[in-house]
Amino acid sequence: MRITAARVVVSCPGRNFVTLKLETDEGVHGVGDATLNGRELAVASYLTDHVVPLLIGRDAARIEDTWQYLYQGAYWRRGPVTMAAIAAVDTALWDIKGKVAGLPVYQLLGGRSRDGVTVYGHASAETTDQLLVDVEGFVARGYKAVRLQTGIPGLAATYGVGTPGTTYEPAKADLPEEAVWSTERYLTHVPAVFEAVRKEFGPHLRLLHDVHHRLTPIEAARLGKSLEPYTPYWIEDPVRAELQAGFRLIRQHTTTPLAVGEVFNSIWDCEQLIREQLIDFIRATVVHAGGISHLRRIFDLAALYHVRSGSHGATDLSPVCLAAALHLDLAIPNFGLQEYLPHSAETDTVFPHSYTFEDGYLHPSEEPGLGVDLDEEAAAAYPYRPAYLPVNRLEDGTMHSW
Ligand code: CS2
Ligand code: MG
Repeated sequence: MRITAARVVVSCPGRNFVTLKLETDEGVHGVGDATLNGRELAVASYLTDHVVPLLIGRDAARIEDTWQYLYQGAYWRRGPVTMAAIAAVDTALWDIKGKVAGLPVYQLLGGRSRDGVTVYGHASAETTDQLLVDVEGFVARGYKAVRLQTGIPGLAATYGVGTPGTTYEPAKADLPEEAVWSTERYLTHVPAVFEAVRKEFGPHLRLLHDVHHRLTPIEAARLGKSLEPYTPYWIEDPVRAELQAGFRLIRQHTTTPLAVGEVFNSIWDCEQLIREQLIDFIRATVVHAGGISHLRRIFDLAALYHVRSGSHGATDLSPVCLAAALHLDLAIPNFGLQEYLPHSAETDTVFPHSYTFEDGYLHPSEEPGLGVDLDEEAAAAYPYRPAYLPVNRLEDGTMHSW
């Protein structure tokens, strides 16, 4: 079976998505997500200008060989743009293989290891009182795990705090918005938020928190220690992870579990973190970590070192990525938790899908392949719009992570 056509579709049904569609001479097609939030057109060009010409005429059954061809053959390895492009091809080829076999992709990955994929949602609000109301809503919908983010008293806006009842979307303006950050105010506030939520909802609800890379290792150690009485399921991205050895310091001070990896794009970004058991959850996901094939490799390494998966699942990961992640989540032995933020109605129209949410679990469909598609006609009604993630400055004006 040969690849006969490859199209890159950039659309903005509420937010931007880049999708690759591969067609074959046997009439079977596959889709892959290639969205890189705020840098979408770089991946679209990488695919259209440099990858599509290599795909035409290739055997669609050779997933691993195509992955190696694109990874090794480019000479310039890794990086978010390259790995998102490779991920899109890989995902589309798995979709095709499933359709040809007449099986959902999770069956090709070894079959199910669990009944459903446990997900967490984002509870967020400006104040702790409003947050309690939002958490209550998640509990009522059956969620077993909830991420807690609130505004910080004294700061005008905080990254990652969504508005309850709306679709989560941090990338907004034509130019990046700027916010002000204070580590001192933050470290004082977060333990009080956790205390309030634990008091209200008891010991069994899994509580998570995203630090968005804003602390130094010793500050992160203090945060982890101060949250221990409220037993968080994890704190995420406590520090920037370019320096993997930095996590040793956090580990020496706290038993609060650590989750990292939404910005990682290859196994080499987390190899030391995993091998030295410096983290508990690896948050890499399909689109940003080289597709189903490479993410499986990362999860298999993690399984050897007691590290579980916790894949990123914000709204900038399209329904194609989410569907692919669910097949992997269902199959691997060391699944931990999957992030899930429902997409907007427009996004759902452009990407018809058959995964379902019930009582805190997501279920990939039993349809052959990934069970998700791209409606090209619907996508054409939503042209690309520039959007950027915001930036952060300290109170004295210094640039700071997110
Ligand atoms: C976040 C995301 O979901 C998360 O954990 O960190 O909001 C992330 O910032 C965006 O997906 C960036 O594109
Ligand atoms: Mg995050």
